[in-house]
Amino acid sequence: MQFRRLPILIVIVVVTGLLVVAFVAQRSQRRAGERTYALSGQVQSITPDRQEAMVKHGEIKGLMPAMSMPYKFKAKGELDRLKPGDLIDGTLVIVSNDAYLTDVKKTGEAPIEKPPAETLVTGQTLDRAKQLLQPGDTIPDGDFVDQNGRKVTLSAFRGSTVVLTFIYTRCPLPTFCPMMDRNFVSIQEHMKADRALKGVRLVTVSFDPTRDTPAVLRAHAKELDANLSVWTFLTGKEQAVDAFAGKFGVFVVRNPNDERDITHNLRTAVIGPDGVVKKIYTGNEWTPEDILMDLKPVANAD
Ligand SMILES: [Cu+2]
Repeated sequence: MQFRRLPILIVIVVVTGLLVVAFVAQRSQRRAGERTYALSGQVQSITPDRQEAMVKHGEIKGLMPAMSMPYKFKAKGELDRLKPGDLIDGTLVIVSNDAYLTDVKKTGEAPIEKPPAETLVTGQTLDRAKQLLQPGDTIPDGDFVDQNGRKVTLSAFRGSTVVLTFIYTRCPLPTFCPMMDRNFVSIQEHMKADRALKGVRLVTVSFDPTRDTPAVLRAHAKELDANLSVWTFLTGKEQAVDAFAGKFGVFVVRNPNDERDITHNLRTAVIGPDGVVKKIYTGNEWTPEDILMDLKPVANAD
């Protein structure tokens, strides 16, 4: 009896083992090039129409320090169940050009400590809002150095239509600063092919001047295959950069205890050859095609 049961037991153990191996392999395979990270945090605010929540989270080992960022949810149902203040556990998935939260579960609730950066922008006082540039306003000159360490002000671009955006080169999320870079690469491609866009200039301003030195920006430009005769990268003194970026509605919150920790939003502006704001885009919803549409009439007018 004992000896007859043994083979059956071995078969059960082997089959169970194989099933576990197959399950683990399937779980970790997902899509090629996909990286997953465990994320624990607190929901600060929710933007249902973009299927996004601002989440204040702890350090994500190997990816980014503690910060507040808007995250897309893969499943609408998971987001619909949440409200500001909820504590959550979930998985952050990063694919080459995308990032989203999945397997999100509520673990508790807590009072929200301080409003995140994006709320400071939308919920700002009227005084602050009045200082923001609007279409029709002339942009300030600013005080910058370019990727070659040369002093530059924005008046150097008078006579050219300018597309201006703000980034920092170490931004960990593909849907944030790297998306601005990708969109500019795409606009640069169109500029090569379309003579009507000959007079257009691209300007990328870094709001992380401590790390984004001219040399770092030069390397970044090379990585993007940026043509420096049409695309300029700017950095400068932190105060000067913040004052300039703030006029466009860019708010940057730097953690004094960890210089890698930068909470920020995004703004991209189209500026006429006279230095007057034509349009300011919020966040990462705009496409290169949107900007190309803006550029056509402007470029044709001169
Ligand atoms: Cu970023």
